[in-house]
Amino acid sequence: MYSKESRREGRATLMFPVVTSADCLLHEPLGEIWLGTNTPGTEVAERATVILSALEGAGHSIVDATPHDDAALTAVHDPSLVDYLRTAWSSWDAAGYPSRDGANRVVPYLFPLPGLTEGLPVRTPTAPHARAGIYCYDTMTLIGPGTWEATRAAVDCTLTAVDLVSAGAAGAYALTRPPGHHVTRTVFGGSCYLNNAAIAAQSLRDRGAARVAVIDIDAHHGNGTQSIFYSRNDVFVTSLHIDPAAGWFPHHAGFADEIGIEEGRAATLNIPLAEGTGDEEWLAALARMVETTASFNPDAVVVSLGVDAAADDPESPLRVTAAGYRSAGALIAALDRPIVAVQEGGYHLPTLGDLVAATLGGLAGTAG
Ligand code: SP5
Ligand code: ZN
Repeated sequence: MYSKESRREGRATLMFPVVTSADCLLHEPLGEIWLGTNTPGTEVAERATVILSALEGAGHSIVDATPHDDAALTAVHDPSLVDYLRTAWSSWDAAGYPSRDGANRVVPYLFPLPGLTEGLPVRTPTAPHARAGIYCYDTMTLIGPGTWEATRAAVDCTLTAVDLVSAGAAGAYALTRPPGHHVTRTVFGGSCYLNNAAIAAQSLRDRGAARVAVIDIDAHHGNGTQSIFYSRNDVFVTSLHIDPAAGWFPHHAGFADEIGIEEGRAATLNIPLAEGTGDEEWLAALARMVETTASFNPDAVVVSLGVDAAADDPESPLRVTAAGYRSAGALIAALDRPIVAVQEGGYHLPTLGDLVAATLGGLAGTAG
């Protein structure tokens, strides 16, 4: 499974296979509630379409996701989060919010923060509209009729990529949509519903990798992935991202002093970056992350591959170029470990496909 020879040969001769599912297009959030107003969201189905067409054009082989059961979901997520997501739309629809109130997406309105419920017994609210705030921590991550199907399909893409790597591929890429790295064990948000990267890391562990590293290059801190593994020393989590202290999502996490707790102490590494950071500093930060990852000596690497740090991206003020992404891929490839890459953010439709293709080209050590 982890033979060096097969990895080298694979990397020299093959591009990463791309695992997709048409069901990933079924999630249509329609918008985000931002500052109390309904705005057009940027996490749209066309993202997956443009990425796929760029990767087909670059000559990647395209593999259909195969179904996997729920065990891998509940290995990192609370079963009640999974149950909620599976039934949220049907309960909302059955309660009449779309037909009676014109509320065509599930939106939370009441958040039972610790200060509200402290000391009280835990109850499940009777009203479906009061349930959403238990599981969703923001107003931007809406649920519609195809959200669960797409979310579940993204997990199948992820686990199929893990299958390929476990069978000896040097690397595989899962075209996951919706993305996942903002989801903790119990709550979701940030345009994410289930944490594909965490599911991949845990699945690699369960298939025999003693140590797994997650390298998160999305423009935003991977707070969900960090949180899931924060007290563990078998999964190293490292992220470079726009500094939350500069006013950016996820605001509450991603600071440099977050290094893990208990057994997981020193198994988390965050590098927050200033607005306007470009290739040189971004790659220097990534080189530091890769160096620390190497000293962790992982048996496999998961890449949270967001390309929203690109200069043109509407969701972050970082200024990374396609050449920067290619170099990032090459830096990570130099670890010479099996790689499962999952798609996270990246929202500038005209350049999105090329940015992902460049990163995968770097990861596979090819020109593509
Ligand atoms: C996976 C990922 O990249 N999630 C990033 C979510 C960050 N969203 C923060 C949104 C802040 C508001 N953006 C302006 C919305 C106007 N429609
Ligand atoms: Zn992002």
